[in-house]
Amino acid sequence: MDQEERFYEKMREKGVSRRDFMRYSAYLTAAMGLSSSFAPKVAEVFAAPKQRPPVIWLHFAECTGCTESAIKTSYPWIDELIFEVLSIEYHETIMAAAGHQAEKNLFDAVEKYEGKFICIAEGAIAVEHNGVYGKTAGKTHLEIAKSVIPNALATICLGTCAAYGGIQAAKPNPGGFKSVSEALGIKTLNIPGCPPDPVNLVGTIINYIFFGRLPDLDDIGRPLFAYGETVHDKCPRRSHYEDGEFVEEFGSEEAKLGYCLYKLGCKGPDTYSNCPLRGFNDTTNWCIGAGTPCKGCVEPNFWDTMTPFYKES
Ligand code: FSX
Ligand code: SF4
Repeated sequence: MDQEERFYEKMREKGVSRRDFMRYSAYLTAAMGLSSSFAPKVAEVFAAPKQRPPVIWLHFAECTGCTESAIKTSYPWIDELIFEVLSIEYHETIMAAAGHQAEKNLFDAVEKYEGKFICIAEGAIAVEHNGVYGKTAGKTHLEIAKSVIPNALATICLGTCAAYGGIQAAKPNPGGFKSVSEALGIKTLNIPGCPPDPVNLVGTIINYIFFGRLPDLDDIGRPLFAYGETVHDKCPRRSHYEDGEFVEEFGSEEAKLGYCLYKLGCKGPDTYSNCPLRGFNDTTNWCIGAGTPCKGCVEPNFWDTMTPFYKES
């Protein structure tokens, strides 16, 4: 049995048919802004990867919701993503090693893959008082970040905390928490969201494996394929009335009912994200679908600038 057949056999064991998997690949292809003719090739990246980029996955100050969100990606199951597509060399939440062994694994991996690994970072970094407000294994996050990240080929910030500081950096921010980019003075690729949609991480990684480069970014480091349009642009609740007549913009039942959440403080018009296209938890639902206004969690400083969340805009 070749590599591809083995992959599909494993997927079958998990109850995922080849057709289901192709459907997911087609979705991912569309989410990445590629024509549907690329879908079989995108599927091949999972089924028969030609290279497995080494990844070092760091956690700073955060709630771990970003990893929680990432491991809820069911197509492909995260173990497929981890073991078939990436070579995860270090990840504190899911690795078996602990204590000194874990620390050794981290620094061995940095040395072995110097200049070749992708660093995925979650959480903000405290810089006030030499970073004492955020520590792992007796080292400040600032020290860990400085010793790991400059050796990476590229750094992907997963979640708004790593990308822009998030809740840790909200006023008055006594710990001096900053984004990874600000704390180290480097450029990062940012996949914000509190938590982010895992499909945007998968799409970014597939883009890298597929084209050998990271996707095009907006001016605050976000992949344009995922963060190029506002939530409002594609919202199914979008509708308006003109001269007393209902004007249907997207044709959904919700829109027909006119249940736009703008007057409840929805920040969809100011928030750049593809949330309406797929939702979370494999299309189960998303904030606006569940009736809560968008609170702009992919935007820098949203805790300070988008609150109070439930006030009319
Ligand atoms: Fe922040 Fe992520 Fe929100 Fe939580 O790692 S973006 S608090 S979902 O966990 O960093
Ligand atoms: Fe726009 Fe929010 Fe209304 Fe949707 S619910 S149409 S995003 S204001």
